[in-house]
Amino acid sequence: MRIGLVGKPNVGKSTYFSAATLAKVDIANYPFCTIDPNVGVAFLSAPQPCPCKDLRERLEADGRMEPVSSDDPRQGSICEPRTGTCVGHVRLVPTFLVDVAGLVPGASEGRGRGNAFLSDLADCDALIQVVDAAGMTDIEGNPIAAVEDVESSLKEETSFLTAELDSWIHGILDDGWSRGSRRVQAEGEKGLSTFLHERFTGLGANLSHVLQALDGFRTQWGGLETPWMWPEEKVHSLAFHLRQQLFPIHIAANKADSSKGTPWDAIDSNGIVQPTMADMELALRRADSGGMISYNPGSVTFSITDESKLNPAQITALSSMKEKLSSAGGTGVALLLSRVLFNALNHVVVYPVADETAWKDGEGRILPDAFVVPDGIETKALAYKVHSDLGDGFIKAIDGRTRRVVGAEHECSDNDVIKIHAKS
Ligand SMILES: Nc1nc2c(ncn2[C@@H]2O[C@H](COP(=O)(O)OP(=O)(O)O)[C@@H](O)[C@H]2O)c(=O)[nH]1
Ligand SMILES: [Mg+2]
Repeated sequence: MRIGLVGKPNVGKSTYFSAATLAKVDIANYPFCTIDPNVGVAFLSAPQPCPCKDLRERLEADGRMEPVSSDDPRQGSICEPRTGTCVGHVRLVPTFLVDVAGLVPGASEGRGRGNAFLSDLADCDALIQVVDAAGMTDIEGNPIAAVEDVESSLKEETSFLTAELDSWIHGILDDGWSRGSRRVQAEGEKGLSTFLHERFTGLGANLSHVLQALDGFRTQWGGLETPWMWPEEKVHSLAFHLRQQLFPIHIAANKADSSKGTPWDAIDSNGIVQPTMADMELALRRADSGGMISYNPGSVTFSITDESKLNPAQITALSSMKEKLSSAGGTGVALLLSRVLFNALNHVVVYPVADETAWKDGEGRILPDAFVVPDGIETKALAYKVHSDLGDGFIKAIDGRTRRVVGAEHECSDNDVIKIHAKS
């Protein structure tokens, strides 16, 4: 999964990116960490406790394992993650994050990085638009004073990104419109959905996106007949409905620490709106990496490791941060990414194993892999994600919890442990 951060300059995209991708040294061993300077890996807590919790309970009940000791640095976790980590059965799983700079008005007409910017967005599975909720300046850089002004400036900022995307999609539609119209003449409505599906697969469209966009469009305009006669505004409206399906935009209302009131409540978005404090998250993760504090991303508090090693200024700064953090209920940085990945994109975590009883891989590692996959993915599709040989040779799968044999079309759900049998 790939989540893109977009927004106008100075809203805090790079700070958000650095904060979210700054992992403790011992979990930064991700193989694709350095593909591109603006692409990084964020580790997020799986929604449910790692299955190593159930495994430990089973082993303890069988008398094959001692209860967890109070000084266990892993707080009971017994899995051996190949990437990420697991402490206290909180399993961290990777997702890609991209800092997409270059949003300027007129991108769809080629201004700034133009279509290069837009195709960067097309590579993402979801977009987070970072906006400046403190609203120090408006879109032209003029200072803003009143909350209402911040509200209207935030509305302008978010509607301006969606307008760029709509125009871009409209342009793509225009390009093939006569061909699309001919298909409708020949094949009726089905011709239109097939045409749109083909036209937008490059932007990640599937048939269900297209059908839902057409549903929304139909409610507004009635039938889909005679597209060759449609006025520009009707084609533009189709672009709007397609964009809503292809690019739901989630909002990080950043700099919430210095905002007056909650101006983000006024934002009209088809995605999640979450207040965030990116620079606090970055400061906390750095202080944690440096051993000054102990902080888990997403947490509403942290503890100071050794107060005697800090000077009075540091102690004051930390206690003021602590107050802001707890009254805001966390910085929102990791929370928003989790909400996007697990709620909006509807993904779950599934654990493939080679041994359905011991929950180990072929080399004896306990629950080494945690796959982030769409909820309800079929076992055979999961097999392909693990390895193409496993998919090609798929015979059957075994649910590691019930030990029942399941077929290729069995739908996996969150926290499943699955053994796949394949011809070798
Ligand atoms: N008060 C406050 N400032 C922030 C926050 N996040 C970022 N900033 C500041 O905003 C400025 C611009 O941040 P940057 O990440 O470079 O923005 P970008 O241009 O969107 O990448 C920097 O001075 C950051 O320290 C935040 O949550 N609160
Ligand atoms: Mg930047």
